[in-house]
Amino acid sequence: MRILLTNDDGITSRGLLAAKQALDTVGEVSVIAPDSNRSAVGRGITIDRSLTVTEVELRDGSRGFATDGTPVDCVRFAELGLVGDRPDLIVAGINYGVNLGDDVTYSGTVAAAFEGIVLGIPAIAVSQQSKEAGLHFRRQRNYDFSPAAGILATLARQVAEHGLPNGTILNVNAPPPPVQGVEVARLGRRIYRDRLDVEHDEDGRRRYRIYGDDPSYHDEPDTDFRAIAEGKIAVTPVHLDLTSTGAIEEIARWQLG
Ligand SMILES: [Mn+2]
Repeated sequence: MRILLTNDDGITSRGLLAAKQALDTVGEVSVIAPDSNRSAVGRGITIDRSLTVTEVELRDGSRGFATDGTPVDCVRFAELGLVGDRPDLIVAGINYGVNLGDDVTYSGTVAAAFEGIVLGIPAIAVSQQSKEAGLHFRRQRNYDFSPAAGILATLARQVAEHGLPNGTILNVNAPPPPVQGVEVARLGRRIYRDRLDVEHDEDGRRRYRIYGDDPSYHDEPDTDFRAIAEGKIAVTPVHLDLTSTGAIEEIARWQLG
C-alpha cells in the first residue's frame, strides 16, 4: 500500500513523525508537508505564485518534502507524481489538537484529506487532543500522540482491506490516554465565545483579536464532541457534498424570474 502523508502543522511536527512511524508498519509512506505551520487555512490552494519544494531529512532519518504551499497543495503535488507513484491512501496529521464538528471546515488537516475525494483516493484526517489543551487548537510541548497513532494504523489496515465508501473520508480524533473505546460518530456543533479584544500596535493602529479562548460545544448524543468528552476515539465519515438537498425544492419555489 502506497501512503501519502501530509499535515497542516508543518514538516517538523512531532505529530507528522508519529503518523509516519505508525504508517510505516502498514505500507510505503511518502511525506510532503508545508514548511511551516498552516493550521486553519482550510481548503486554500496557492494560485498566485509558484511553489518551492525542498527535500528534507525527517527526524527518523527518512526523506520527505517541504513546500511553501498549503496542505491541499501538498496532496496535489503527490497526485502530480512529485513524491512517487499515485498513492492508495492519503493521511493528514497527526494534528496538534482536535478537529471536531464545525471546525472541520477551517482545518487544513481535514482539507488535505478532502482532496482525496476530489482525486478519488481514500483519505484519513487524524487529530490528537492533549490533556492540557482540552478543546483548544494550541500546539503544546507534552503531547502524547500514541492514541491517534494506534487508531491510525488500525484504520489504514481496514481501508486497505475494505476501501472507503465513495466520496467519503474519515475524520479521526483521539483523546489523551487512557482511551475508553472507539465510536463511529457524527459531526457535532461548536459554541464559540468570540469577543473583540482591542490592541494597539507600534504605529498606534488598532488591532483586534476576535477568536475567544474558551470554545464549547452542544452536548448531543452520537457526536464526535460527546465521544471525545467520554474519553473515546471519534471516527467520523465525512463527505464533501455541500448541497442542501432538502432545500432545493423550497428555494426553487421562490420567484426567481
Ligand atoms: Mn494544525
